[in-house]
Amino acid sequence: MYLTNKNKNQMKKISLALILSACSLCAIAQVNLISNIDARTAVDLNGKWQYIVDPYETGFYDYRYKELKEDNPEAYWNTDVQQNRTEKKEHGYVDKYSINVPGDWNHQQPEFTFYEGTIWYKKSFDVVKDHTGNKYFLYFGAVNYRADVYLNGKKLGMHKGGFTPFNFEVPQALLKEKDNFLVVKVDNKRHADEVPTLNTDWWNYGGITREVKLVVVPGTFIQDFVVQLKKNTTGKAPAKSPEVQGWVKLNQAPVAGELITIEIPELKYKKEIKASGQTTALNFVLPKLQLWSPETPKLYQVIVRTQTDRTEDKIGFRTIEAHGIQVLLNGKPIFMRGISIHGEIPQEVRRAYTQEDAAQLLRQAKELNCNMVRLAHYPHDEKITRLADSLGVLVWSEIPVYWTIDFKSQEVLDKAKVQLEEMIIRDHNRASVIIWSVGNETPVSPVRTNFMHSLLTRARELDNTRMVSAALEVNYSALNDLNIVDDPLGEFVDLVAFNEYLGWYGGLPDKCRTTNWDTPYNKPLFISETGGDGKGGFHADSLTRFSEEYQEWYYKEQVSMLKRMPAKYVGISPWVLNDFRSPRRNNPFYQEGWNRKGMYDEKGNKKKAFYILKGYYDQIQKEKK
Ligand code: GCB
Repeated sequence: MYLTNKNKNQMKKISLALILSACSLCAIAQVNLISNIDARTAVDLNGKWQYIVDPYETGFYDYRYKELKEDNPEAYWNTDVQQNRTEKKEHGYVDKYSINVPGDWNHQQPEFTFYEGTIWYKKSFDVVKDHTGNKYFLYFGAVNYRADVYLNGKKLGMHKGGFTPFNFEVPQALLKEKDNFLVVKVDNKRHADEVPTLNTDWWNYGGITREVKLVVVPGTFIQDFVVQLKKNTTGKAPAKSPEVQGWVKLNQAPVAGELITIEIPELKYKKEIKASGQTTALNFVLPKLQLWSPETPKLYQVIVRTQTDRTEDKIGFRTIEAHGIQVLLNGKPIFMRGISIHGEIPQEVRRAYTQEDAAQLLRQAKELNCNMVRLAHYPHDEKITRLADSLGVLVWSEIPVYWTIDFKSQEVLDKAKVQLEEMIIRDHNRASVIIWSVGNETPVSPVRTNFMHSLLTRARELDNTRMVSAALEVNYSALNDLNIVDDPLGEFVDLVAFNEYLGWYGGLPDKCRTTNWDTPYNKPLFISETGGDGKGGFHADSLTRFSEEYQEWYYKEQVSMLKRMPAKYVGISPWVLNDFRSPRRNNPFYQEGWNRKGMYDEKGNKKKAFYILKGYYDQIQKEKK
């Protein structure tokens, strides 16, 4: 989260004080994000918003390209403009120009399909203000990429990062009972020093892509909490009465004698703990319970209370660890029958954001007989990780450190860390999430390895109960009969994961017959991607690239190769569930803007390769039983 200039000096002093008082609980987030947001009382700000398309950012810069100041009537956030008290008449918000929130702008108007730039969003809303000392926060599920937020002519803050939530406090005095004038400048331009950077293999959907709400909380409230089973390192199943380790973080220091209560009604469990500061560590033993697993995705209602606040969540309890060359879930080895997924609904050429969208994507994965999904290449909507919890689907969650990020820049590292933190805070109570990934196919160099190592360290500081990983790259020009995944980053991950496209980007699929894989690291080995293109409905012989038959052959050869994988092979998440939009895929016959590596085509039809992968998964499931 980034702050306005005004707040910066003030914050510098505060953060210095915070650093000096270096807290013992390193799991405490630095980002003031409120977690478990659905449990909060809120004014729903979704629906129609008025907009102004502003490719030259005229509402942000004056004609000398200087940033407009807060009292400038030309700025698009200024209510004066709306009321026509300015002499300039070139702009204004009207119903005729309205757009849906949440939702990317690209799919909502044909002229926005390729738009990358600024659009101003405006919403008026009323609120019944109480006078009890409650606090108000504007909460955004995600805005791609940069959001500048203004309420009633005042800037609340700015946020960068297109796939993670953020919130800004709204001072009581600024909030009106009627006609609040909320403006968000959304800018999805790509930049070399952002995360992701200029180059990606997915569509840069812009807009307010996830939900917006005005959240009301008590003056002192539960900002975030973790109630998870303690990290297991024994290689054994957790004890019958397992140990919980976590913490409860308030927004500010509690009053003297504040009590925190944790209650799990179904287990008839209640624990009162004296608050020990803004963050209170939790450590207690639960009664016998049913562990969460893909077969039994049991969730318990967990209530967290203070004297002034109450929140509740549904939480599954399980342990996950990389132990030797295995991945153990509740102490038992698991094999991940995965699939990589983009957060996109191809049938409607748009970002996924509804409950039905999440249900579609996980239903498709389940039809393939998956027990795991890799949510690539950025944090997906919270609805999908929550649904994965209730359906028993394991999740790999990732930040968009993709390809050629500016690894030498400390600023870029800080931006990546903010996104990592926001991803982890949002989902650290999700049983389904077992892997935090810090990036994808980053080219090996000492500076990149330091960058990625620093992210892995940060992920572990924020959450030591899950595995950390990154999708590594293999060098195709150097492919041999035995390929060793020896990226130096392998030393720092729990799960060595790599992408391989043998038979698509390197040779023909029959190259798989003589190729084997291994890693020098004594760790579990996972294939985070493999795949080839096949255009749905395009049939030819298996040597014809882009035909369903070629893709089918590719998967047949891959599956035979996978049967020769070493014992440390613990799973795979092929690329990819659905065909997806990409500006890099412009073959006028086969691609037309689509990456065609989906198991399903863009209309939702299963391709021939689907059945090969499903057959492999069915067989593995039978063998592992
Ligand atoms: C990869 C990338 C993925 C691409 C895919 C492809 O290695 O990780 O984002 O879409 O290959 O289709 O080339």
